[in-house]
Amino acid sequence: MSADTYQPLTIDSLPQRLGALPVLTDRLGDAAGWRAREVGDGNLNLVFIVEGAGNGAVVKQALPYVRLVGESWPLPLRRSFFEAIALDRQARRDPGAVPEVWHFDEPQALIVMEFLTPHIILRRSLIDGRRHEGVGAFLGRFCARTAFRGSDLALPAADRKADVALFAGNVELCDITENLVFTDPYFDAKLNHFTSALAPLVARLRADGALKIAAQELKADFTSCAETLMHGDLHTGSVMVHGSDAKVIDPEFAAYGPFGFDVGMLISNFLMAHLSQPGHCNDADFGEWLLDETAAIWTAFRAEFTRLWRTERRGMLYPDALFDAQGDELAAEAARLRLMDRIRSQAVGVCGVELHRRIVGLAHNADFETIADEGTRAACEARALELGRILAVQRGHVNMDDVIELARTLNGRDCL
Ligand code: SR1
Ligand code: MG
Repeated sequence: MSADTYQPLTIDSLPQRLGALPVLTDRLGDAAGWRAREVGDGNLNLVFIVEGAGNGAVVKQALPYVRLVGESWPLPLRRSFFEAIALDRQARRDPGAVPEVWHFDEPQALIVMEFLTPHIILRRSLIDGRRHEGVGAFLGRFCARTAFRGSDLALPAADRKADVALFAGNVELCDITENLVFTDPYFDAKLNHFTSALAPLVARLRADGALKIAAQELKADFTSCAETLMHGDLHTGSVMVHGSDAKVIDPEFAAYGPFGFDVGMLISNFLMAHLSQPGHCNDADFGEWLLDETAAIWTAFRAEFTRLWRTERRGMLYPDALFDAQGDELAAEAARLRLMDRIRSQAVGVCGVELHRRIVGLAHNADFETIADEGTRAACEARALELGRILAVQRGHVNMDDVIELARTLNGRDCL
């Protein structure tokens, strides 16, 4: 496909428009034998699965607007460029953790990539009560490797500065996060919606000065603390799983931001899986398994970040010359512990506001949305709102064991 004028694909036009791409014909055979279906269920893009000759590929194409809302909310196609570049960075920083990209067409805003099959979206699988052993540790390592290896702890300063400048162009996607995650839940924003029984709790959130300050402090970190290349939207809908195999997808929100953002958002979404359990299979053992995996995210993150700190710290931050080379290993350890504390505090705070925005903001999570009984849904969501408030406001004083214990305790409580 060489046309420079953007046009969205359809299942009928796809074989003809992509049928000359060797990356596809080599794998799927002649386009005449392809079958295409559109499977996009996210908030933004078209996603096609194309199959032929026993093989498949995924074709993801950006739409020039927010699919969830419609054409009234335009969104630049160049997010597809940032996604393709981020996938490349992530593949180098954590090999095997993301799908292989086979082709990127910038004018058409489309990425052709590996078809993960029979993988499904992790969120869907957790709602159905399936266990994926080791998924928490895998994701914790992914967050640590991408965070560490994308930062001044590891990269040559000039490379990182060039990358910061490049990703600074992902303005509109950052704007979505700045509004939807850190701001809109705390006032009567136009597109907010929530289960009606939550109205008194929502009023309380909006009147909570300490919470609003916390959310804005976290937002300031998000916008101004360009520590590493974040995935930017790492929730359980951005992970595909089959058994114990997992891959991270969809980094179109990639931007430079704080070390703790991805890991905090991820932990939040695992906690939502746990807190929505009473509306699904409601199996206490499965609920505990979810908490174990949540804890494993942080344990693996901390262990892997520590390993990289000790073995790959070749960037301009905390240089060896100041510490180990002078025999001052103790100071290096102290520095690492202080940094881990700061990352933990960021992550706990992001976890808190993410809990809120998925319940009272625009973009809700299927974990709660698929609970048909409104009373049960409201009871689950109320617990998540309460947890979110504690985490955001007290983020500096809460460790990850506390987070898990708070979630477990709240899950048996009436917060409505
Ligand atoms: C308008 S986009 C809404 C949400 O969908 C994406 O997955 C991000 O989470 C974003 O905040
Ligand atoms: Mg997405």
